Amino acid sequence: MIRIDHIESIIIDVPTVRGHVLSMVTMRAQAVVLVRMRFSDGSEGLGEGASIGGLSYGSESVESIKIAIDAYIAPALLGMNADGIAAATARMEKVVRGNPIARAAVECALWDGLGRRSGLSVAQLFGGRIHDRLPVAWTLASGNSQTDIDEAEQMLAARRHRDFKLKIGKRSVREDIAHVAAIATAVGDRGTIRVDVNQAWSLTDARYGARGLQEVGCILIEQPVARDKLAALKSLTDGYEIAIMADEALQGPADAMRLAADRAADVFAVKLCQSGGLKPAADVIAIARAAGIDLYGGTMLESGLGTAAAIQLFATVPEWHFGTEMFGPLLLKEDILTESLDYGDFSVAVPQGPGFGVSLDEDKLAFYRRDRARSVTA
Ligand code: MUC
Ligand code: MG
Repeated sequence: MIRIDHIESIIIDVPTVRGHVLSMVTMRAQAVVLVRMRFSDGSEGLGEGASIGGLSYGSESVESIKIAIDAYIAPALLGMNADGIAAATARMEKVVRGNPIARAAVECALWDGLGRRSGLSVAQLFGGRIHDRLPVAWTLASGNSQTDIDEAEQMLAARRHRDFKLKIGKRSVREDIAHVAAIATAVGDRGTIRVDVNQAWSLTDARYGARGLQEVGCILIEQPVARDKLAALKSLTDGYEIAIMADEALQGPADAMRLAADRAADVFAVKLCQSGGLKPAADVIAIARAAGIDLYGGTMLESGLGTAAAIQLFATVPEWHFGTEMFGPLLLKEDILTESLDYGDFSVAVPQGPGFGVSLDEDKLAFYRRDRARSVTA
């Protein structure tokens, strides 16, 4: 039996290419937790957990993810069978309630390890890839309409992105509709426009917003209301033609089941981190497909590693009705992979090779790790 010998969690902080203005926070850097797992045969597996804006997006931060892994998950898993992912996951679920991002980071490292040892990609472990490339949206969130229009023009000219997600919810609904209208007019039929409100609206705001946004040609509203306001989400889904997507409301298969049973959303934003890992994300996808809910491949703005993990799973799914937003590494000033993901032609290639098909650049990891300052000054 190959044992889990060592689990290390590392926080890294990487500056973003520009300020990323969300309804609840403006990001200037992204922090993620990398997990490196070592196995008794000398093999290794890598995973990643990410959240956004400290604790302003959700109930886990990189600091809480690290503590959950170091203090609770690692001691419970050390010595277990490295190939027994179902058993390790069950143990993890027993010792740690909630904390899906911490569990996801560790579960992903187990799959990457299994893939590397068996010489199979994680897509193969999940049934095999259907797609060689996936479409990739870009988020326009500079905080300024003209800057966003200029950025959209650059992305279209470079054939990097043609689907644009606009972050709104910080200004008044009326101002946001004008902002979206200006960008939708500039982009025209060269691309699509969607918005993410990140829970900022009341139901009355959202009704006004849904009407206005669908009139200006926006095709989708992501998480308009607070994550626990499922009746409000459902009334928007029922009341307007524009597609309503659940993001923060969707924290794994049990939420997927509740949302599907009520048909409270038209679309699910599937995120590995929020789901608790690859397998629970696959379960969320299965529930959506069985319920006739459309799919969107979501991100927690992971680095290239976590993005590659999601791409491996998403490549096995027949249809992503609203595409994906696997652009995390492009928002970072520098990625931490030895070989960057292949973006182009409005899409990203599914990495080839065992596991997630990517490897970490150890120099970059050493440079961006948060404890570097401490170890240098110690
Ligand atoms: C979110 O709420 O979806 C994903 C893309 C982006 O720009 O922000 C994230 C978080
Ligand atoms: Mg979102």
